[in-house]
Amino acid sequence: MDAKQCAVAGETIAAISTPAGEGAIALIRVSGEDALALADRIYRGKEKPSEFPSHTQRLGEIVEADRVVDQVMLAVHRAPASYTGEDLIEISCHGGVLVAGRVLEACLHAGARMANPGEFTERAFLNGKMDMTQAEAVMDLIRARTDLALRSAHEQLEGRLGSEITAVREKIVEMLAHVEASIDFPDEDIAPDEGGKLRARLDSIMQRMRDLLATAEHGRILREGLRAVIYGPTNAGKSSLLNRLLGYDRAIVDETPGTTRDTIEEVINLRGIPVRLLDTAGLRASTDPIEQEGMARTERSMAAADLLLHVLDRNAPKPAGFDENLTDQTRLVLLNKSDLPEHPDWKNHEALRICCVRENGLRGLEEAIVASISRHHLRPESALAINSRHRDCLRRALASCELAATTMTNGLAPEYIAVDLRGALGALGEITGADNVEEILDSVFAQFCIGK
Ligand SMILES: Nc1nc2c(ncn2[C@@H]2O[C@H](COP(=O)(O)OP(=O)(O)O)[C@@H](O)[C@H]2O)c(=O)[nH]1
Ligand SMILES: [Mg+2]
Repeated sequence: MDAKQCAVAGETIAAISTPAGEGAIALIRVSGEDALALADRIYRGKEKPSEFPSHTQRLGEIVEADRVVDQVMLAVHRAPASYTGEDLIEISCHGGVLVAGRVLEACLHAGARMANPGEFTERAFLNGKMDMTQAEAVMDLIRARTDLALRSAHEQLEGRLGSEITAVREKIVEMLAHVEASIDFPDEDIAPDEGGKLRARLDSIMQRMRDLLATAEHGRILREGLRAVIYGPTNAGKSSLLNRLLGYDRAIVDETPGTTRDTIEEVINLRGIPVRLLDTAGLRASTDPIEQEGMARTERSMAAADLLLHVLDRNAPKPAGFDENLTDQTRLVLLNKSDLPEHPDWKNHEALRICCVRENGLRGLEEAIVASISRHHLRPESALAINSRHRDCLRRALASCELAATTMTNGLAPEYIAVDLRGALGALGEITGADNVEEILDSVFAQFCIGK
């Protein structure tokens, strides 16, 4: 870690931190040892940026080759009290694509290097401003599409996951200290009479890991959305349902059966939960190869679904092969077209009646979807959620602890227990970035956007 820290500290990086395109303002960030000197070279105003007090901003001009590039606000954040922990300059210029590009160019000509994706946050991590889970939370914050996802990212940014992991690590370190003491001082007879207690401590550690692992599903849904697949016979109103839930006409709706041939995917925000809705080609016997491919896609989507929305036309007879007794918990049967008379086949049939052509025709459906989601996938009251990288590390840590537990049960030498506990510590350390920094850095920060 020290080597890396020195390597990055030498270079001053720059990037446009606001999204590409036109806006009222654009923000260019410059971070590194040379940031203040660089700002002095390109900024013209009453004072030099190197003379600004920290955390202040001034109006001035960015100048290159004696030509004014733009009028800007330039802010100075001195190390270590900045986002990156280094000297950090933020230049707010006018938000045109060309203007922001010219300001960035001026910074590059003055000696900065173009930042890699996530490099500002990477430096924040390397300079001890945040742990790895917090750095990852920055990305989740940027990508969050709903309030609940945002809250989860905020909690992670505040370090809740990191401190949870650190607490588990500390417990393992305590155990390891105990086990190693029994190795070093075999005559003290530490291991035997403490054996039962040690095992109980290990069990409680493993339980905490399992609890954290259980939040992985929650995390996946918050980040990627719950996959809800709308399926059913042709003309039942599947595309109409998608459009109604979205609030605009995304899919073509027509009385011609077989209108939807490809799967159509859109994300909606259902009371804070991102739901990825998939409208599919209707299921029916067809000889049309395109429609058949559409149905094959429907089946693949259904296999990967978290929730199935089975749409049926209540004005039409019950389709042959309709499985009444399908007790699959994650399927909601929806009888559509409740504005039309009900076909006798559906008499006394327990299903949610919906209508896609009437205002308020979906009242009750959102409720039912949210209820089903919270029953099977999410506990919206808990915002703590791990991502797939954390899950992989936790699984390995848990596997090492399980080995240690077996070793204890079999009464093997404490050296073996120590090896497994060290393995668990290593895997947990990867989550917060306490160990093996180099290996995990690249994969995590490569997913960031440039300028963050
Ligand atoms: N009366 C009535 N017609 C509907 C309702 N929902 C959809 N439709 C009509 O049913 C036909 C098929 O709808 P569509 O959404 O394309 O069905 P899909 O094939 O299942 O996607 C269209 O003519 C829609 O206007 C409804 O709630 N009531
Ligand atoms: Mg359709």
